Amino acid sequence: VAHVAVSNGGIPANDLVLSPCTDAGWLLIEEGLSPAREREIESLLAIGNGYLGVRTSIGGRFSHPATFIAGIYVGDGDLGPRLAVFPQWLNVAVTVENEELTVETGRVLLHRWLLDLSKGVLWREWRQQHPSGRITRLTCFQLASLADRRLLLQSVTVTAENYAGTISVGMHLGPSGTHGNVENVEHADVELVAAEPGAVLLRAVAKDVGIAAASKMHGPGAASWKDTIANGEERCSWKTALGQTMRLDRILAVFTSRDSASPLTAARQHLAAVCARGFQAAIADHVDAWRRRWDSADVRIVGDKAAQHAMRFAIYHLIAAANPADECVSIASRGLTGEAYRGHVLWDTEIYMLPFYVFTAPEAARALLMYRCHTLDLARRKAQALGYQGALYAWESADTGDEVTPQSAVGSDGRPVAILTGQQEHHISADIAFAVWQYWRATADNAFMAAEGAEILVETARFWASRAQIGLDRLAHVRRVIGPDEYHETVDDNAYTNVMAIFNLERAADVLAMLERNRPDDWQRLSERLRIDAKEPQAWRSLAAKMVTGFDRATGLFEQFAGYFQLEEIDPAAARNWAMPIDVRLGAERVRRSRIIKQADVVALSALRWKKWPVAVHEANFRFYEPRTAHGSSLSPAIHALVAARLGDLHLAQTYFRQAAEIDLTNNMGNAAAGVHMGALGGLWQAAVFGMAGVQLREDGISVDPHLLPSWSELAFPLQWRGRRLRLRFEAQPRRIEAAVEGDGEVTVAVRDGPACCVRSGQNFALQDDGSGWGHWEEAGR
Ligand code: IFM
Repeated sequence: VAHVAVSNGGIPANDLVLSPCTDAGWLLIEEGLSPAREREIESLLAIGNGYLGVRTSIGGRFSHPATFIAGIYVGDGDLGPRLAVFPQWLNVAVTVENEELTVETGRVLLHRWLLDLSKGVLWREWRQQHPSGRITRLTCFQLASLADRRLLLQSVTVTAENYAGTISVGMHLGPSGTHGNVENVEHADVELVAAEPGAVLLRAVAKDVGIAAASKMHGPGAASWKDTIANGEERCSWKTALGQTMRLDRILAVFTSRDSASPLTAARQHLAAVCARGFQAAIADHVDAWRRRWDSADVRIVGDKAAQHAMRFAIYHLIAAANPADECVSIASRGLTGEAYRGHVLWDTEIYMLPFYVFTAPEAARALLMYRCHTLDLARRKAQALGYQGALYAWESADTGDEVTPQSAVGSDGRPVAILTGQQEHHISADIAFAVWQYWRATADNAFMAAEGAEILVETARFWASRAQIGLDRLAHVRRVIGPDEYHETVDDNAYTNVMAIFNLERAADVLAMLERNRPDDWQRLSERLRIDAKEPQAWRSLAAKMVTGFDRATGLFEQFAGYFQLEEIDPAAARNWAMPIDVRLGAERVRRSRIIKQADVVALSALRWKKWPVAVHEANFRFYEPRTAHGSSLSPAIHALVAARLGDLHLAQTYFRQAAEIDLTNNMGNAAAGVHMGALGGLWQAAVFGMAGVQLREDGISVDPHLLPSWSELAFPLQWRGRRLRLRFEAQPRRIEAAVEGDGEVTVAVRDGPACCVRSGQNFALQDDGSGWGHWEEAGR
């Protein structure tokens, strides 16, 4: 993977409890300055904790720094709301003998960004030679605390390498001044509250949400210090001796009116409490939170450094994007790392990201599903507005759950193009139902299922019941939709949509039967509240049985939608190896009339419903659709890697895994500047766990079917299953599987074409293939 150097850059040890990891596999390093890549680097190196997300920057002409708070949006025009940009705080302004230190003045002797994925800390090392010959070294870091999500910590260490003189460091918070080329767009709504001695306080408003921040800079109490606070800037100046090093630390607390009735008071009090405990303690808590989170999530890949690094990069951003404590927000398609899709939430969350949380942090998965529960009323309203019953979730949603997909965009020829996804991409309702079911099966969170989960399943099933129409052929059709392949709009009977709708209808009926049997009180409550007619579940089942899927028994193929097979066959090679998206190169109309598809559609069904059909069906569809797929969406390559691995096509699995891995790391789609692709990162995790390890849920545990990529000698990861933690390890040569369980209870681990094993807490079992097939599970040492 590009841009990865192999050392930690020699950042000097200091008296902090913090230093960057020394293992290159845990670092993302950006050497030197690359103005053309500045925005992309800001996305890749973003730090976050699910409450706050920060794109940091050197503040050059091309930079686009921003701090976002989950769930805080502004603006409502034609394009819908967008994530609000928090007032500036990142700028560290250094002057030496009254001359500003910038990369543009003098000579940059060294510049290095270093993101420590293991600790969620971004380091910057910078040596600048001033035209006067003075050399100053800066070592800075910043983090968004994972232990205390309202905290941002920043530290700057300044060394006067070859001179003595006056150095001054300022840290800014507030409306005035710009950072990079971005005027904070919410300046009008930002107010600097009279800074009280020793702290800067700020208040801002985004729509109807109040935001407050309190900041304090600390440093060693040398006599030569002078503190001033003006215009939201805390500034310290001191006389430095030759070679002397000084460190300044800053603590910033952020609250909103969603967290507290008086966010300013809360921020000020929180700041005081954290200051009293100390900067070091805040860092130690953060580092420990990351250590614990990695312990529950790390995927170890031995033999392929690039794959290992990409996987850690993916997991890093997934951890940084979620906040299990907030059930009123979800994760946008670029998380809190950029402004693509204006920070809107799409199906990327439930289908591509959620599995990672289900199996590594179920509480985060639950919080994400609760967002869909809290926005259910808006989904009901959308269904109603379109003349349907039940709940149709917004294709793009933000703070309220309202449909916020823009109605049009500017096309590549400068003319407006209608965006129909908000009106027609309905599979999202079934995707959310699918996610509810998957979460419940993996966690056995019956309380959630009995209340929120069942309500989502019922209301989405009701939507399909009113959405499908019985045709003259007496079959149920879902007409005028867009499936995952967005190159083909207003199509009938998209296979993905209809098969997912069948799943939705059947599981809604199942959950009601289950509740009636096992939790009659909950069933009664739900039935009354949702006025469930006794005949509804049976009606859903018979509708599901009548639903057209486009499946042809003779060929084993699903027709992606009615009429797809009649479309023009364009040489599939035209779909590949072009920097320009195929719909731009050939024109949207031409692509619409062709069999070229944007992204995994039927192939996504294979990934999600693997056990539903024989492997031969998956094989036939993959061989048909894969060559016709242009991968015009970042979501596509990882799902292809997953399915190719399950089919044992390791060559294609490797190709797609790499393509998915490089979406952000080499910016192979050219749009990483607007944020990392969270769905693709979640997809990468799924490719390894569900594809290469072949993990699937069973009633009593999990099954595996390992297909390690040729370069991988070992793959290992933890998984949570119904309150137990399972640790799995796969070796390639000889084929070997190890399974250990922590926590209460047991987990059955079954192997395709091999025996199953019930692993109890504290046990570690191994199974080996001696060349003639899997042998027997045996207890192994730990
Ligand atoms: O949700 C996706 C969609 O499937 C394809 N275009 C990009 C969206 C956001 O990632």
